[in-house]
This record gives sequence, structure tokens and C-alpha cells, in this order.
Amino acid sequence: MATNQTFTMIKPDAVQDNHIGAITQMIEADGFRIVSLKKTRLTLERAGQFYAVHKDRPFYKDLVAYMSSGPIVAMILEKENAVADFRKLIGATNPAQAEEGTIRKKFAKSVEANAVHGSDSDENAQIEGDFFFAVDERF
Ligand code: DAT
Ligand code: MG
Repeated sequence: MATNQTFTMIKPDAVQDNHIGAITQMIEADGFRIVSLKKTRLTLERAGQFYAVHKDRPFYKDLVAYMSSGPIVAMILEKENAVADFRKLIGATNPAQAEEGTIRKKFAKSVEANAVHGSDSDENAQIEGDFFFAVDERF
């Protein structure tokens, strides 16, 4: 259903470093419309639920601790081909491999503290957006 939408979070390191404005500007400049936006903080338990798909990976425990270590900014974004275009805008998971001009190239500090999340499929975009936003928080 949400074929033109994706979900993102500005992660704790980028929020802590005052990059909310710069990252949001890159997102809008790339043609995404912000449908929903909130600053919030995940509990350890909620971060664990959000990343449950990675629960058997060796980095899971650290990832969940990191993602609950400070406030994040959650957004639903809209654009044609949103999921794929947004993955292109954020760049590779490991910032050492992220291309010039991507959000992670500019703001990521490490594989873990990589500045932003981006959904990897339409189905997950829907699930992740629903994790943070009610129906009356989408415009
Ligand atoms: P992405 O965020 O690019 O979709 P992913 O879904 O594979 O990447 O992993 C989710 C997050 O987990 C990622 O943004 C950072 C962390 N992560 C992934 N691989 C990691 C690794 N090898 N070491 C530490 N953290 C890792
Ligand atoms: Mg992923």
C-alpha cells in the first residue's frame, strides 16, 4: 500500500551533534515530502522490537543499546520510488563505503553510529511507520 512512502530515523549521534536541520534539509532537497515527524526516545525494549529482525546478529545488543542511548527523530517520507531513492540518498551502511553526497558519507561516524535509518522495503516502511505514528499524525 505505502509504495510511495518510506520511514527514517535520525539516530542518536546525529541528533546529539545538532544535525537534525542539515539532514532534514538534504531529505527535502532530494524531493521527499515529510508526512510525519517527531523527536522521541526509544526504550531498550522498544529499540529491541524495532530491530527484532537482527536479533540473532552479533551486533544486535550493541545496536539496541545505542539506539536507546538518546533521542531520535522519526519521519515518514513520501516520494515516488521512496524506499529505493531514500536508500540511495543515505548511502552504504558502513560510512567507509558510502558515496560522496550521501547522508552517511557526510554525517556517519561508524557502522553503528551511521546517522540515519532507512526502510529496506515497502512492507517494512509500512511496519516501521506504524511503529511510531498514529493515523492522525500523517499529513
Ligand atoms: P541499514 O541500516 O543500512 O539498513 P542493516 O539493516 O544491515 O543496515 O543494519 C541495521 C543497523 O545495524 C545498521 O544501520 C547499523 C547496525 N549494523 C549493521 N551491521 C553492523 C556491523 N557489522 N557492526 C555493527 N553494527 C552494525
Ligand atoms: Mg536495514
